Amino acid sequence: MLNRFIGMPPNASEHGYMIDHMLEFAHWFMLVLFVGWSAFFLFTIFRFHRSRHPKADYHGVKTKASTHIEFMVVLVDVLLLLGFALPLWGKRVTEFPKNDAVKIRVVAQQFTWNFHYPGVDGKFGKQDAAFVNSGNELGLDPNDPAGRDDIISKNELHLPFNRNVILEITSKDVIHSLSLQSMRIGQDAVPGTLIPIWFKPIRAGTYEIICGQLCGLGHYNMRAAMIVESQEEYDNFLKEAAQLSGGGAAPPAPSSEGTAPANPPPSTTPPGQENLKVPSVPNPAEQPAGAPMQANPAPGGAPASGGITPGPHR
Ligand SMILES: [Cu+2]
Repeated sequence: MLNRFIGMPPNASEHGYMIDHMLEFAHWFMLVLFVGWSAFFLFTIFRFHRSRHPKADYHGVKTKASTHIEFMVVLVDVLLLLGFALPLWGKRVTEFPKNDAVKIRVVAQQFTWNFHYPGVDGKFGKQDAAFVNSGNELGLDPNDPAGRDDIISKNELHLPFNRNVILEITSKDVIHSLSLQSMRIGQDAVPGTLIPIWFKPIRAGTYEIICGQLCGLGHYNMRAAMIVESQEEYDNFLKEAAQLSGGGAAPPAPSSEGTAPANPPPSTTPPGQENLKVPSVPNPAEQPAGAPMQANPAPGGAPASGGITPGPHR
């Protein structure tokens, strides 16, 4: 109730309700403390006014009441930290889903979010800073077959609901922060590292992705849309994106995603596809109008030379 009052967006992830419980409790606790200490403050102003208390008392309070109250407050704080916050955090960082998860890389840059899907082969192509150019912003190695079916989507993250999702987060320039409030999770994007987070979206819809770290002049505009949809819609999105990127041969939906039903032929507009055309927060500084998808690099492009590869892949 308090959470809604202070304007928190509704939760859309499996673990989020536990975080909401903790926040709700913490806020009620803070409210009680605020009311209690405010009342005490007003009481002292009244009780120890100069007219009622002309002479200073150099011994002060004799009772132990305030000590006990302080101790109780510390106790509740410790309970919140050790009983709720630490176990919740522990589950996020140690209990990663093993093999059924959807894996997507998130590459932040001033002031855009790039979402890198591994494509039908489920493998991310090799990347190298030496390959980075205006047509290949993530530096995919054109000679690596694993990268040919990769899909890069700008400012629009598609996820299937009721499946575990692992996002591997990094940055091309400065520190950004992927902030997914409706999923109750966030993670800094640090250049040179690839930091994974995981969650399970449980409600379809369009949610806001924002950058949670002041990262430069365009920070305010570093927003993206997260579209949580059914497996079928998600597969259609991947298929369409693969065709848009000129990959051509887009085989049927990946077999690893066994639950997916057969996709309709690519020439027709599948039902529900209209929903995908959600305004994806255009970024005038970075994004060419009407081109959310980026073509993969053509094979046999720039020569390979030494450069910095993305950080270790956990
Ligand atoms: Cu940013």
